[in-house]
Amino acid sequence: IPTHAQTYASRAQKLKNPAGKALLEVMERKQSNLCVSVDVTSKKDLLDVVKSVAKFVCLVKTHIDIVSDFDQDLIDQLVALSKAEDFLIFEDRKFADIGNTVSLQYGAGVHKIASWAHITNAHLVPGPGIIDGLRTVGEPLQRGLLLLAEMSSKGTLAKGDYSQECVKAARANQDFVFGFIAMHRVQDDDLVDSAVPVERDAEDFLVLTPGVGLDVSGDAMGQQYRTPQQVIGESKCDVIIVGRGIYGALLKSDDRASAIEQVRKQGERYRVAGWQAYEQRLTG
Ligand code: S5P
Repeated sequence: IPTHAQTYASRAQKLKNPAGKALLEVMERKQSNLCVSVDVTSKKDLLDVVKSVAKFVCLVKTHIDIVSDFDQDLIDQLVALSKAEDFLIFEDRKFADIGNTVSLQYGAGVHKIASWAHITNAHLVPGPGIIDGLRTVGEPLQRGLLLLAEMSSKGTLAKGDYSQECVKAARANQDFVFGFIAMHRVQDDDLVDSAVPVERDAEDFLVLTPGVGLDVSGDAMGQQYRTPQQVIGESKCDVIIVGRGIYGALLKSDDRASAIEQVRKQGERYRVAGWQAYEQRLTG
């Protein structure tokens, strides 16, 4: 059976990274392949959005450096919610420096990302040393890394050979790298070439995909949206990442209570859409 037709639960056994395994297990438990991207700039908004969609998501993605009133209490509350509501935390830091520098950015500073984020991500632009640097901090804490093999934005340079270099680097670091940010199953691209190595059966990587929206096709700054069906069904990705499609009402409305209710409803809507696309994919 091709990997994309296997259940999330069965795939958990093949992943070598503990955070990746844990993510698949949550997905199965909560019947959710939805990651909410909470790109809001206040602590209150961030926690309110997380609370309202918590039961629908497997993963909460943060850009912690955009929170103007960041403090350790925000992290304490977020971590408590992740335990109580059963989701993992993904800090979308997009590391992009030499190994030594990223190890400091990951472990230290104001945010101490590695101490609370189960998952983070990196560009491979600096070369594989970036993985080594992040691993020194993340592996003892059982963290997991995603490589940005592709991006959702117009004109992205992350494509073709660059994406395949990300796949190679992931294969060489399966203990720590458990998947990709990508728009399709980049790890299958070389399957069209004749000789498929036997070890392929023993590996698995998750594809987490942003640029997902049911109501609009893009924004004014190059973002491009596809539907959960296109992403999970046609492109065989594993997790949909949804930001403004879920929390958007909070930015528009003066009526806080009704905005929060809108956010909850959108969370539910995207969970159902993502899960239905997955179930259809399993049955072919
Ligand atoms: O290629 C990418 C990679 C990422 S991680 N395109 C993206 O949009 N993202 C992130 O996903 C982006 O930083 C933002 O946090 C989220 C998309 O947000 P939305 O509001 O457009 O759904």
